Amino acid sequence: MSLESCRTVKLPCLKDPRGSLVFLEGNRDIVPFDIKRVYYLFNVPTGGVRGGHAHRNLKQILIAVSGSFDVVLDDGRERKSVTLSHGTEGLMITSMVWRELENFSPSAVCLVLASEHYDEADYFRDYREFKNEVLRRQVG
Ligand code: T46
Repeated sequence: MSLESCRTVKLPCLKDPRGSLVFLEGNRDIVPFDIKRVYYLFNVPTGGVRGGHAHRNLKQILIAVSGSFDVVLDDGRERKSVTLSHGTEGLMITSMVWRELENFSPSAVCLVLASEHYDEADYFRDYREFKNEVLRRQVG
């Protein structure tokens, strides 16, 4: 997958005098997969980094439901950095994209909607191994 398929999407948000409500449903326009897992990252210490891996099949949507953080994306050819800082914005990360999450603000909470159950075999945790697989898929 290329970085073009990793993009931010505006999330539907209902605002009224009581506050705001964002809603997401699996297999609809915003989330183009069944949501099989939800997890969130928080209490990341100052200077802390999460991620540092890619997935063979997993697709995910990341949302900064509180605070902010940067997501560095790398498809083995190019890199780009995306800042998430609004609960009304989601970042789609497709398969075969290396990600690193950094610059977490003290109150940051990263909510993740995932297309698959947790499976350690789906991870590339070694960048060289990931890069070799990108090259192998290019040739094959
Ligand atoms: C990603 C970023 C944004 C589980 O048992 N179940 C789970 O669903 C997850 C996500 C993790 N784990 C275990 C595996 C490790 O022993 O929790 C431990 C920490 O996981 P990891 O080092 O992969 O956490 P992050 O924050 O570096 O990465 C996670 C996701 O793994 C990854 O897919 O994109 O959040």
